Amino acid sequence: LQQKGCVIWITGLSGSGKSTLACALSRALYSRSKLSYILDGDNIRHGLNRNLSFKAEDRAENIRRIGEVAKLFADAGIICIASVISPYRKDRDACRAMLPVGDFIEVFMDVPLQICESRDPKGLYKLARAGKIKGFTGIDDPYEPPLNCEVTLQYNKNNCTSSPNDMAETVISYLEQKGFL
Ligand code: GGZ
Repeated sequence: LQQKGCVIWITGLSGSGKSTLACALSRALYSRSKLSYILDGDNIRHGLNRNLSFKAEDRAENIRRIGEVAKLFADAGIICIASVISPYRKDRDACRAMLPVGDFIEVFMDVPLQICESRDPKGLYKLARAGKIKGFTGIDDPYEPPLNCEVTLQYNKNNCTSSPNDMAETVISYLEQKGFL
């Protein structure tokens, strides 16, 4: 296997398009014969992390475990794509610190709350606004945007969002530039 592993850490609000980007990216890598694996917060919370809630200390533990697993994949030479809200900067930075410098690539889905809320794919924002889900990120729980991430994918008011494939290509270009591809 001629492949250097790394972790692509996609952070952003619920409904910002993290999972969609993760899938598009994984497909784009596959078409270049690169092996990747997606760790999706929502899925991992049904298995490995099913004992964790959404309070800050459990979110921190969720992120820590996902960071540790992502590191194992990267060590194995796989491009690991983590798509998790990961709302706290210190939790993301702790995952960054687990990896060699340059191997943690933080991608910020910079999509306004209003847009995420209007998408509301699972109706969770509606439930949060109605007080039926407490501590929902962006509504009554914090989200700390990255200060120095490797890639920012910005929602563009005029053109709507770029397509998932275009966003994936932006990340691919970064990986090429840094010698991962
Ligand atoms: C945020 C919540 C919550 C609360 C349930 N806050 O968009 P989704 O629905 O499909 O994915 C979200 C997922 C968040 O899991 P993460 O592991 O990514 O979160 S974190 O990194 O903060 O630990 C969302 C759903 O679970 N969900 N309750 N209170 N998102």
